[in-house]
Amino acid sequence: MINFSCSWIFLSLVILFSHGGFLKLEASHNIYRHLQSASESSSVDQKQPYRTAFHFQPSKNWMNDPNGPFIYKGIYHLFYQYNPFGSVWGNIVWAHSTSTDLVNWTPHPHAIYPSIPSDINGCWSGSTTILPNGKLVILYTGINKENHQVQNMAVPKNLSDPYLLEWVKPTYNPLMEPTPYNEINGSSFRDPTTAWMGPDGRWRLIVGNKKRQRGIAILYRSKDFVRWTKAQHPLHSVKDNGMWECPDFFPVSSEKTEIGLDTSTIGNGVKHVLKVSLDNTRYEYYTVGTYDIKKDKYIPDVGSVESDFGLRYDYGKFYASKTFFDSIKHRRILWGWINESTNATLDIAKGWSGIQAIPREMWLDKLGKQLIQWPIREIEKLRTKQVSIPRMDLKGGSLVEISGVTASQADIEVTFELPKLEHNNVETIEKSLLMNPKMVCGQKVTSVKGMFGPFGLLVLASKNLQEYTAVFFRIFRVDYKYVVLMCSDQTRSSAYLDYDKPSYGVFLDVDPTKEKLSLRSLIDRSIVESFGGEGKACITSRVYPSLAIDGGAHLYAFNNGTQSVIISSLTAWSMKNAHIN
Ligand code: DQQ
Repeated sequence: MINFSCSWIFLSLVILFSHGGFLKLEASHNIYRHLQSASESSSVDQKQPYRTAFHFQPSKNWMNDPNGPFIYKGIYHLFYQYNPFGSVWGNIVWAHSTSTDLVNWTPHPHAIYPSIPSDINGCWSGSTTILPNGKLVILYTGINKENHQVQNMAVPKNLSDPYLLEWVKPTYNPLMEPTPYNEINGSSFRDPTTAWMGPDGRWRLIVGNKKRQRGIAILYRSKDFVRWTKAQHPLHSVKDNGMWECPDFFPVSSEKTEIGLDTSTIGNGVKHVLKVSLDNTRYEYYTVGTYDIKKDKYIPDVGSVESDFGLRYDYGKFYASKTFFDSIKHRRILWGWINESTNATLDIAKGWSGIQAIPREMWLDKLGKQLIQWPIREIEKLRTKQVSIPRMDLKGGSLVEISGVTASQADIEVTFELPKLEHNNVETIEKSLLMNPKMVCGQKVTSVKGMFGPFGLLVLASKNLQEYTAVFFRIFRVDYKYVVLMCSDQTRSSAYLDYDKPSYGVFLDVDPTKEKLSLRSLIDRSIVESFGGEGKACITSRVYPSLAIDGGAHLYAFNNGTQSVIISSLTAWSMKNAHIN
């Protein structure tokens, strides 16, 4: 294992000159067969600069999708796709950790691992359902002897153990499988959702699928949770989406904000959300709509964009996400996987790969058109050492260091006010570009001067700005309307390492003539997770600074526009380490 504190140059050379041993892209993950069981590290130095301090990760090896989260007897459970033998994808089991606060985590033995003919080649993603009698059921995708995807069940061996350490697989597995009669393709049939119960007392769930390039949510129904029948029609499908991985379908309240609903809730004052993860692009999108229980179909609201040009939970690195209902705190919580941006060579060198985003509470916005997300409140208990700066004018071209906090591990909340916008002091933008914010952020990176903007934060920045990740706003005028672009620009995030360094972006649904612009960023050594417009849009960046690590990291507020903006409030906190596995 590499000693990270003194091997930057070596590591950069490894990255630059290797091709990562990449073989081919199969289904949804890069497959490096020769490395799947050969790259296990004996142990990983937990002080490596890219290990996170408060984002969930196992102590070593590969992790991908969050699986089957739930709360039981006051304990939060998180399972995740894990390779016990290496830092690339393969040998997949369900690893298991628990927590009482969603912040500090204890690892447990693997909960589900290949052991029966219907999962002998892998235990892939799935979900948990809590039945009305308090019993729990996990449904997951098994890869069977023929390498087909089938749906299996696992149940706790001992319900009086709050940690639910042992899971057993009933003999009647698999519950759902491709047959010559149901026309399901055995290589595109995976990731069952949490089940919900309809007014007729029957359970329902969906499984991700595709037929040619149509993304499909296959609907199954059951009276007893054991015998499942495929419905004649899917819950929903969209042409040209490709494979729908990790679908999620759940109700949200259209009457009360900031609360979550149990997955079986239907009726007045309830809308539904369907999220899918697109295997073709590795982005997710969601729509808000109506669940027509009579027809057993989901109908997205008029105007919904059903592709990854539509609404996303996150406009950066975030995939295979899953929500669950926290019945104690009456909230819906979202987990999502943050993949690495490097190739497998660095993953093997550092001995691990994959992080989970900070769990987020989510609810429907007051106008009912999109979701709002906010980091779980519990994360705030890691806040320590606080600095605030008084209201100030941030003149065009200025850079203000926020010192006094640990810039490599911090939580920052900042609010900007704009003076009166005039037609001639705001940059214009072509209407057609509103569909492609990532492209606009890629063209107008931090160093490209504008009028109102770019202004925001430079995080994980080195002292002389050879390295930084910039999270900022930029105001444009489209005809007679003003729009706000939010970018997370990682093009300068590392001076020495070469990896995928896009500038991510989204147009924020705020009116800059009426509302202040708020930004919150959680910085955790190699992760920058940002929430714009009080949670209307999120962007997660995965970065690998070479200089801006530990004490070499700095934090700045900046304005690279010609016009002044006002910082009406800015508070930053150092973040303590959580206890993670
Ligand atoms: N990852 C799992 C699949 C899922 C994919 C395999 C999404 O079940 O479709 O590890 O990342």
